[in-house]
Amino acid sequence: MKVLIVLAIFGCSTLLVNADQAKKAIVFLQSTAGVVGNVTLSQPSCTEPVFIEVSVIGLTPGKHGFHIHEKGDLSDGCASTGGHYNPDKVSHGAPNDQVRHVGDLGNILADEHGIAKTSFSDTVVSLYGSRSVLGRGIVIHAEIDDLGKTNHPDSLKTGNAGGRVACGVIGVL
Ligand SMILES: [Cu+2]
Ligand SMILES: [Zn+2]
Repeated sequence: MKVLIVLAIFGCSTLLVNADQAKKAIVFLQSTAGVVGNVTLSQPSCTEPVFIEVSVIGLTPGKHGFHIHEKGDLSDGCASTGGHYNPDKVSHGAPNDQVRHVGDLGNILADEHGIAKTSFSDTVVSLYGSRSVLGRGIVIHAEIDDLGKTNHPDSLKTGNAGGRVACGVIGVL
């Protein structure tokens, strides 16, 4: 219900957008840590979930925090993408939590060869309206995102996911 209200307020209306026009985006990842890959986002209309596909190689095996950050600014590498995209100014959380940053997409899992290939849907991230993530950044972290569930002082801010090993800008496809 909360999501529906938010969508109504922030522009998911046939008065404001063409609900039949699917939007697609691509992220070409850049890295100084040998990570190579891309992420695509697609959303058939503003009332439907966004579908996210991740294809990455060169990671260390295990889970890596995976977020949409506020800025699509790579002028200082991944460091200049700002914090997690968080227009509601709430605490960090898991993708399925009621309270989470819009950008909180949890973790991606790299296999023993450092390959992460996955896809999932998200109902909070949108490619439409004033809360669109188009032009913002995607960041893959060195460590696991604790999803706001530990006692670490950064848990409810960043998930304590460590350094930034790859990033890119969410561009119109
Ligand atoms: Cu992040
Ligand atoms: Zn977050």
